[in-house]
Amino acid sequence: MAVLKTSRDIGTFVKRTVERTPVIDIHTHLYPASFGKLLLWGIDELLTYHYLVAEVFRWTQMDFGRFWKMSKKAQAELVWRKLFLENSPVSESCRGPLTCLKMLGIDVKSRSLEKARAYFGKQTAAGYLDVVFEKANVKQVVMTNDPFDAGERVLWQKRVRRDKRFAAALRIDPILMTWPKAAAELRKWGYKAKAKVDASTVRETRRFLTDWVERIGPLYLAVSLPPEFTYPDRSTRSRMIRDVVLPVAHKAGIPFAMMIGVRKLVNPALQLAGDSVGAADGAVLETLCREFPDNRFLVTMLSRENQHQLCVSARKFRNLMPFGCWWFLNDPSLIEEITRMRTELLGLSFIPQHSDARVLDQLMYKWAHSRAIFAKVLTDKYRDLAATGWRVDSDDVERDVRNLFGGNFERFLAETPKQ
Ligand code: RAT
Ligand code: ZN
Repeated sequence: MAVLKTSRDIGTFVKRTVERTPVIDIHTHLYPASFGKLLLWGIDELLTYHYLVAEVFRWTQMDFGRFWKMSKKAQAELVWRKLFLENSPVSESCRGPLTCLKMLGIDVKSRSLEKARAYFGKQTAAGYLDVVFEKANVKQVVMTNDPFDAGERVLWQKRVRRDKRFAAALRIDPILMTWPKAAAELRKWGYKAKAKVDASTVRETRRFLTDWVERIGPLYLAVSLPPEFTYPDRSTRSRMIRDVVLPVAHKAGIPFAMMIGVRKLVNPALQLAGDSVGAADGAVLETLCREFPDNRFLVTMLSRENQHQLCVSARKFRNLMPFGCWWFLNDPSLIEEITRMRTELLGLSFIPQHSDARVLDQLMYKWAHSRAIFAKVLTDKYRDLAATGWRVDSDDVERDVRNLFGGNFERFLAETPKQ
């Protein structure tokens, strides 16, 4: 242990610790290599990430339908030309692939897409996965596992072997977002669920979720919800949360993760890139935390307006864990603002970030960019402490960063009551 005496010592040590501490990424859309096509990686996937697709249409009048008919390679070339060659790639989504290339040792000075493609042409999924985990300094990622996705269902049913670095999360959007349709699916799979929810439908839907919990061993149940989300009301969603989701989560001893604030498909022509944001009623979380003290809630909210209230609610309810700077908030200025706010209101008792990576390579840039901001914010906080005369020890800094980068998540999981 060393005492960090000067402001400079603090800056250097915090930066080094933040860079060296491995992280658990609690929400991604990544899969192990054994999941085959579901694992996306490489420069063409990076360039056609939906965050970039949304941006390319700012610079082209191309018909949306024509874009979607193009090959992935051609789409990537259009993105490269419009967003990287004809304009400077300063947006966070554009900066990302450049950071990835730099971390892989690929020189971007030539601005040649072919050079980058040549590097990826030589990799295998399994080998490249190790490279990315090492460079991103990520020790574990949590997947998004959707039993309603036909491609994924078969893999779980075939019991495909899973790389230990990939933990499961059971995603249940159709049950809470599009019920009568989900009920029809459940019936197809042998669960007697009716469009109109009654006691036997509750039982059968619990059975469905419990079967999947047993099959995949998720760390939590998860859903993404619109800004209008409210609880309680007379909707099927409220009934399902109260009678199915929370009891199943409690029985399994796992949290329920809610990602709130998405306005789906405001521009359907953009497909996956067509979702937007809206401020939600944050008070709903306090109702849920109070009425279900035996459940634990991992929560991220999409609108900037909701961030302060979320911190205040977490001060009131220890069964509420704020996490991540999600999607449109995963930008340096907003990460900094949100992380400062969380630190000031919650100390170090939150989960500062998740990557939401859909393409393996993104682990590198998303964590590198966020780490740089966390180092800055934490350095300021420790310097403020030192200014009071408090002794800032290197061991304390290491402990704190370990908590932020995984310890808080593991503790929250471990403390979730099991019925
Ligand atoms: O950030 C994203 O990529 C979004 O499209 C969504 O995946 C969102 O994160 C979600 O999990 O629903
Ligand atoms: Zn996501």
